[in-house]
Amino acid sequence: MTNNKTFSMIKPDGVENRNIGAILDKINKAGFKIIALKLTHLTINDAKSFYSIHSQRPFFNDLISFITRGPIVAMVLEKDNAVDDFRTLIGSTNPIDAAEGTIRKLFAKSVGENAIHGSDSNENSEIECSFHFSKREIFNEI
Ligand code: ABT
Ligand code: MG
Repeated sequence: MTNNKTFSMIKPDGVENRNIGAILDKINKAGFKIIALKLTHLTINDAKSFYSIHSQRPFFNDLISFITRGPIVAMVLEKDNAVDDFRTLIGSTNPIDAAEGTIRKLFAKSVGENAIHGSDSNENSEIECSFHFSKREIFNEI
């Protein structure tokens, strides 16, 4: 399994607040190459499957409503050590705890609406990239 790719999405709050451009700028300037990109949306079933690990948590219904309420920007990013370096760039899940200069510190309002997603392992990165993109949509995959 390679460790040079990660999946990210700008969540509905990031799109609604017109932060797509500013967030992509941070990602590029941090050394990530965007090798796939599209505006799309999650259906309720997509969201339940994406966040199935949280299905028994009290915040699950709010999470599904939030993530499906508007478009997202899905992307595949390339860089050495992509998963870990991207999690560092986006900051802690709760923006209150996120380090200065991180994307969540700059653009997220709350733990429930935190602007951006980054894969948490190489295994999940592969699952999430192939869920959103065909091989021909990812630069140099075919
Ligand atoms: P994701 O990138 O969305 O997966 O966030 P992250 O990996 O940083 O954090 P996890 B634990 O995976 O959170 C998933 C979504 O659930 C929301 N959440 C999480 C809450 O609303 N309340 C909580 O107490 C916790 C732990 C945050 C994440 N989604 N959003 N937006
Ligand atoms: Mg997560």
